[in-house]
Amino acid sequence: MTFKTRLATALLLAVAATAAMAQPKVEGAWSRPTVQGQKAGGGFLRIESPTADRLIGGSSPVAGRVELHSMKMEGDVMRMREVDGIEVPAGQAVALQPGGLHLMLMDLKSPLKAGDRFPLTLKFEKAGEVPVQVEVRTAAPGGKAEAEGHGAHKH
Ligand SMILES: [Cu+2]
Repeated sequence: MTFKTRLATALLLAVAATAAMAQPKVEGAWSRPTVQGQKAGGGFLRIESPTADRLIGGSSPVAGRVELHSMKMEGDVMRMREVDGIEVPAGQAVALQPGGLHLMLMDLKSPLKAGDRFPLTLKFEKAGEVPVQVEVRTAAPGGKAEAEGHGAHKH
């Protein structure tokens, strides 16, 4: 190995290490069970990234496509709207949860059953693709009943 290639390798490793450190952390991904014939389901999770990034999409083998949605009260009506990105500020957790920002799994290939797990790939503007496992459950993980035994903490 010449000095030049060694230097190039060292630089590549440094870049790779930086990229790995900037990887967003995704936790508590869950989705609600769906009934036969239901074509879409919400996906919820928590994202925290050491550097500012933007969630721009996702994909999953269980769905034809994955959309990003916002939810807002307009008068007395709760409306969902597709958004083209969700900002993830540096070091600040972003929660995708029922009633707010969420993922929408469209064209579900089969019903989601409680207890099932399925893979989902999130796509970030800077970090690229981040794979996560989604758990199908009737309530958010870390809910009250669950938190009691686990030394729950609030942010
Ligand atoms: Cu939605």
